Amino acid sequence: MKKPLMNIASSLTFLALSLGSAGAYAQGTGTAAAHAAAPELMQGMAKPWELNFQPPATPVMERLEDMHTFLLYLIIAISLFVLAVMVYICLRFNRRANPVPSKTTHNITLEIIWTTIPIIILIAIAIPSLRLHYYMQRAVDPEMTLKVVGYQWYWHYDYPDQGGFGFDSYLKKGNDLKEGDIRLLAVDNRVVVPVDTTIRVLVTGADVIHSWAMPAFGVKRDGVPGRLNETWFKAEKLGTFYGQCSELCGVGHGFMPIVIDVVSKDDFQAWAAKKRNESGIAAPTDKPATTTAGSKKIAPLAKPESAEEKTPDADMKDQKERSKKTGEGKPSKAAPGVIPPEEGTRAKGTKDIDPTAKTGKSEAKAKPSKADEKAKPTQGSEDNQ
Ligand SMILES: [Cu+2]
Repeated sequence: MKKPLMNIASSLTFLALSLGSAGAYAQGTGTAAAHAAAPELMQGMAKPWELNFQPPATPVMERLEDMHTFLLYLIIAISLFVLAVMVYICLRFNRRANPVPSKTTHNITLEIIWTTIPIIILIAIAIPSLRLHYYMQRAVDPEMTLKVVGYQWYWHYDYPDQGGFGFDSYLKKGNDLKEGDIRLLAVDNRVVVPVDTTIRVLVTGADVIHSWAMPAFGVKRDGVPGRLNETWFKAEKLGTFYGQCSELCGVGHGFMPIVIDVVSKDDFQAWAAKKRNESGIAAPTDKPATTTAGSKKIAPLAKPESAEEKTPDADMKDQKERSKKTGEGKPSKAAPGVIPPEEGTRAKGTKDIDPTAKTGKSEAKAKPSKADEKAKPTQGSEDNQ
């Protein structure tokens, strides 16, 4: 009995350790100094003596935090169980309490249990984990695109959907710092994005590998030279959020922070207009044609679709009306494909009506199936006659 219990204990300890490492994710950054901001606005950054993650500002980060909490409780439960088993073994099976040990070597039931339970646990982790992974992977209907390029050692941002202006974002150094700026986290040009907007982020690197990471958004994507990586976020809280490059990229790696201002949609439009003026770009109307492959293209498409839906309905009505008018001339509808052979036998008024049915068919795409359906029974009835 001693050996099996030791085995189950060690295997569970290993499981607990591996789960512990799986739970680690983009932790907040350490350099935190004075932080004075407007009271309502969220200040997305690490704070002194803070435990756990920064408060989430996007649905992705909320889910990441939930996943983390789930794993944490699981790990605690497993660790406590293993601890209890080990304490029990130490007390119950030590030399004094158990002078004559059992010679048991195998216990099939126990072996099945300690194999299947970890499998069940791992599956219980894998399912929500993979689900979240795919959720994070790609934006479903991005409303705008933000392009991020990592340089040694600063970031460059482009707004292709707002006219295509772009700017560099450098760390603010010593003398440039103003009151309220956070040392080593403040930048000269902040990224500005609208709140409650799904934003696709395209990340690449111009020289070496960088990583664009924003802890409160649950975003961390490598910028690899010659490669375009994609991620997304939808900020649901107004405020200023701080992140840093998270891939060792050289001597200035620690000095290329990321600052995002999440503002209202109106403020964002005003800011974008201002940026366009500064860069001499006047192209708000060019938007859909150039780079927007997202929802803005989908919106205009929706109308023609609905219009198309109306026309078949209208055609159907026309068809019904026609059939009412023709009334007795049911067989006529069956005609198009079938008539020629019958022409010889029956030359009613069918021939006159057929052409109209044909043209109607060619006009309305939705028709043919119905016409064919009707064709069969009528044909059958004719045959019966
Ligand atoms: Cu870096």
